[in-house]
Amino acid sequence: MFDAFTRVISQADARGDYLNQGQFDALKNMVAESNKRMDVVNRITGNSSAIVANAARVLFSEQPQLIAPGGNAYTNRRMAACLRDMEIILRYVTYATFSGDGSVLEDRCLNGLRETYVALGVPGGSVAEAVNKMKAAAIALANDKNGVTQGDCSSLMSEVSSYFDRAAAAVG
Ligand code: PEB
Repeated sequence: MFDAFTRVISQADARGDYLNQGQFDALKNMVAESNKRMDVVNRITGNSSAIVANAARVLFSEQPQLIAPGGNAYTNRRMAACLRDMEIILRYVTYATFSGDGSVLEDRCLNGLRETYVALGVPGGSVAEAVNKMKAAAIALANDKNGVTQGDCSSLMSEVSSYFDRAAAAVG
């Protein structure tokens, strides 16, 4: 598991060399912009229940077969497992965002997830759709310019989007 710093150090160490200027500048920029990152993590974390519940509600209204008898989210036990899975994925997206590196998400959440879903009969495409809905809500929230210092958040938003995209691609 890497963060943006340990990843660069591991790359430099593999070359047996000091950090190069490009690596140094990238990390320096990340530190300078870190308030944006913290704000985004705080906003997503603080609204995680609503992000999950709203995404699930829309998913089940679009794909009602999931909650009909025989559906994979039918019965409260499976519904609870489904909401929990969404919460887990969102939580790992916040970890990746905080650390500026997707490896925690890949190693601890997505690795083997597709195989688990295949084995359980959980429809991966539907999970991917749930992830996409969480992404839309999280980005809208994270990119809301109300009440914060104005600035360019485009690269951070595309980074956060990419973590959701990796999660959706891993199961879809
Ligand atoms: C992954 N999900 C489920 C299980 C596991 C995971 C390991 C089996 C064990 C259990 O039921 O608890 N666990 C989860 C995860 C990590 C982890 C992401 C990462 C660290 O440790 N069903 C649907 C929806 C979807 C869904 C499309 C969006 O119809 C999810 C939610 N996951 C779902 C369901 C089950 C499940 C288990 C319904 C229960 C399946 C079953 O028992 O039949």
